[in-house]
Parts: sequence; structure tokens; C-alpha cells
Amino acid sequence: MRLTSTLSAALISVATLMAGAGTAAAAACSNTSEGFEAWTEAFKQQAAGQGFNQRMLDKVFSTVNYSRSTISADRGQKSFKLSFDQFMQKRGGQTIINRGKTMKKNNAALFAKLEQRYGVPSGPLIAIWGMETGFGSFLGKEHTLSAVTTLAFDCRRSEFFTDQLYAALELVQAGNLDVNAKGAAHGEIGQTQFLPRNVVRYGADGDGDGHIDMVRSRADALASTANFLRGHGWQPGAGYQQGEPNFVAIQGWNAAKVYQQAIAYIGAQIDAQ
Ligand SMILES: [Ca+2]
Repeated sequence: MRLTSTLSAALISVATLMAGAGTAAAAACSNTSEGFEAWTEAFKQQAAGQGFNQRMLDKVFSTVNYSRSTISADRGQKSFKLSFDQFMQKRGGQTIINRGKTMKKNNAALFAKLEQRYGVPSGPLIAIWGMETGFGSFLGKEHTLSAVTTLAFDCRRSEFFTDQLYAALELVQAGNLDVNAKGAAHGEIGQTQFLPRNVVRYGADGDGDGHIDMVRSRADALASTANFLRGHGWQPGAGYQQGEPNFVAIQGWNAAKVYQQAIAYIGAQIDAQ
């Protein structure tokens, strides 16, 4: 999931934060690493004031460092300008379709259960899983809590990522995020790359062990993805190609048109099996 997909969520989160503001204002954001320690100290106090466990906060922030690679990834973001064919080529669309069919076969019981529970067939779930992380094979190398804290401190989208940081703390406190977990450069978590707030909102315990583990549990990651689509208006039994009702839910996943088209196309190839 890329950031552009969460614009409306960002606006809501900012509004929520503004509504809850008036409490201790966080220390000033910065466009360099200068002041990071002071900012995290102020943030810790603010979070403690909101009821987060002090020992948990101490543990989390003892692992957090300013992430230059996150900032460099953030500054280097480019918009999608590829045609659909170029995009499929670049992302290895045909390989995802081929491997996806095998994944469908090998996880038939799981996908049957997800379709029954959420009304979402395996195709789009497998398309997302394949495109985001190669079916869980590359989750990213950034320390998630450092990435999110760095972007909360950085001025460019400080409010949005401050809300993501609060969501990450909620996940840690609930035992749903390991403090050492690694993921993508903007703090996207696990096999289908959810931002922390989306794990809080849509995270689902697909394997029934009492926790939501987006990193190690494919059942949890895929159940959460199905729940995300359902939460974005998925209608069981309706189509998901462009112009059909469920394409709207796919648009909620990623704002880039070629990405949406790729999910619909790859999904249809897999569902046709
Ligand atoms: Ca679980």
C-alpha cells in the first residue's frame, strides 16, 4: 500500500488530531535530523499523558533512531508515469500470475475461508500479496518504529505520521507489533504492507491465535487485506473490473491507476483458474 492511497484517511486523522489537540504540543518538526532526540522525548511525554504505558514507551524509544534511508526514500518518491504494459513488465506481472496460481492451490482452505468470511475471492488478495511483497518474500529492511518516528518528526507530513506513530504504539501495546519489526521505508508493515493505522482499523486475526501478526502470519495479513477491501465497500458476488462495483474498493488500496488496473487484471487471471 502506498501513501497516496491513504490521503482521505490522512485528512480524517489530521482532523482527529486537531480535535484532540490543545494538550501539550509536540516539539517542533524539522527537515533535518537536528532536534530528533528532543522531539522524541517530548513525544514520549505526550504519549504518556494520553495513557500509553511508560515502560512500553521507554522500550520502544530505546530502539528508535533517526532514519536517513527513510528520509531519502521519502524525498525520492516518484509518481507512477508508466503505461499498464510497462507497469506489468516492471513489476513482473506474469510471474505474479503464475506463482499466484500456485499460491492459490497451496492455500486453498485459507482462501475459501476468507471468501466465506469477507466475500472477497482469492484473485485480488493474491494480486496484492504478490505485488506488495512477492508473497511475503521481501517485507523491507527498515526498522518500522524508527521509520514512522522519523516521518512524524520530519515536517513534510508530520501530522499524518504522528497519527501513524500513535497507531504503531497501540499495536506494540496490544502485542501486535514487535518493537524490532522491520518493514518498508514509510513504516508499511508485513506481507501486504499496511501502514500502522490501517492495521489498527482493519487488522484481522486470520489464524485465530489471538494476535494480529502481519509479518509472520500469511493468514493474518490476507484476512486483514480482505477486511480492508470489505471496509472500502467490497460487495460479495459483484465484479471488480473497471466500471464494476468492487473496483472502488481496489481504488481504496492504491491511488495509482496502473496499480489498480494491475490488481484487477492479475486477480482476474488467478480467479479464472
Ligand atoms: Ca493471528
